[in-house]
Amino acid sequence: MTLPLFEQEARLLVAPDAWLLRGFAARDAVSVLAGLGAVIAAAPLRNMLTPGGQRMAVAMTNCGALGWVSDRGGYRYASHDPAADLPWPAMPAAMLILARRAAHIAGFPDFLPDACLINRYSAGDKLSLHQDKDERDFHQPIVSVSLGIDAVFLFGGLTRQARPRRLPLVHGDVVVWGGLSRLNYHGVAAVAPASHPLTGDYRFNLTFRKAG
Ligand code: MD6
Ligand code: FE
Repeated sequence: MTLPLFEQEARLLVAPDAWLLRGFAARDAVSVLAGLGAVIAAAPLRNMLTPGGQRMAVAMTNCGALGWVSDRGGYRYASHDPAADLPWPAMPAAMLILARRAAHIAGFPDFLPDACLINRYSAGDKLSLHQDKDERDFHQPIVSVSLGIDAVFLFGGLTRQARPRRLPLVHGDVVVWGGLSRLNYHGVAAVAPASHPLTGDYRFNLTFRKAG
């Protein structure tokens, strides 16, 4: 039997132990976005300050036992939302299951994320090249889910000098990186103005991690 096109999924090896799972989250997008709406209602998106005191363009919040925060004190994971002094909302089941399935397909069957950072990009927003190194165990991968309008993910190497690959990401794409690529530099190019039926003028990125 030939599968309909929308059931064929592409897995692209981007770098050692780094995979782009094309459209992997597309079928679950409505339930994931419903969970996301509940999280944002309890822990509103906000523009955090960089350690240098600059307001970040990308609006962020978190769910799960730990949340990634940035302020004048630096970057870290925290169990409480500093804006409300409340624990971060629990990670919705649809999000947790999606992240675990994606990690499994990419070769990380034991991934159990305790943190999900939610990023909301408007047109023009970008994220500079950086490494994710605030987590305790670099044997655990990162799972990054893209929803809404398109973006170009920049996936570099282990040094800032390595020229990054430019990976166009559309609604439903998932990138998983771990193992030999866990500390690779990555970022997001300036997002072009667009609109998506499920998210309006925004791109949402969900980044799942085992932080603690
Ligand atoms: C993205 N975000 O939004 C990728 N990393 O597509 C990140 O890589 C990221 O937003 C560390 C801390 C915050 C982030
Ligand atoms: Fe990152």
